[in-house]
Amino acid sequence: MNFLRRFLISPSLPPVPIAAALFCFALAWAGCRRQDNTTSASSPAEKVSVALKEWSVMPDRATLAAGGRVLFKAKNTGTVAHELVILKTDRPANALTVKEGMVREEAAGKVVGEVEEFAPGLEKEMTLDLSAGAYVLFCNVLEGGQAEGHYQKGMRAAFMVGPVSKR
Ligand SMILES: [Cu+2]
Repeated sequence: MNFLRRFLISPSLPPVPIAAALFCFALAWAGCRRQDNTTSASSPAEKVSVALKEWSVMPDRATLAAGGRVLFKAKNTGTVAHELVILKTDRPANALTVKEGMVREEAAGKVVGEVEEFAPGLEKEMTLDLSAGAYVLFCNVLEGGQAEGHYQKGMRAAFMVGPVSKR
């Protein structure tokens, strides 16, 4: 709103049309806000906490009733760095394409969100707009010198988002 305030106090601009325009703008803005509040379109409707450790990915819920904005809270409860990749795919969680210890993300489905590798004890948040469908949550970290990555060791979980309610 800073730019509005600058307009209001600017002496070089004709005050009446500006004020009228601002009034209209304010009305429209208030209208939008009210709409948002009733439909909850602008804030995450759902929260999903995901615990990451050796060797599991454990969301506190495996399904959502409908698509929409979802707040993911990823917590590293393990002892090494992990990440959280959210992949939209129809494949089972344990059947993603793997090459040289890592999931080939682009071959396995569509990545819709990712919390990059983070340290044990930390918690990271990410808000996504999820459409209905099947997802796999996994960790795609491959530690140096290892033949198998965290995904292959078990860091994966299926996640399902139900049909979007009719509009
Ligand atoms: Cu991991």
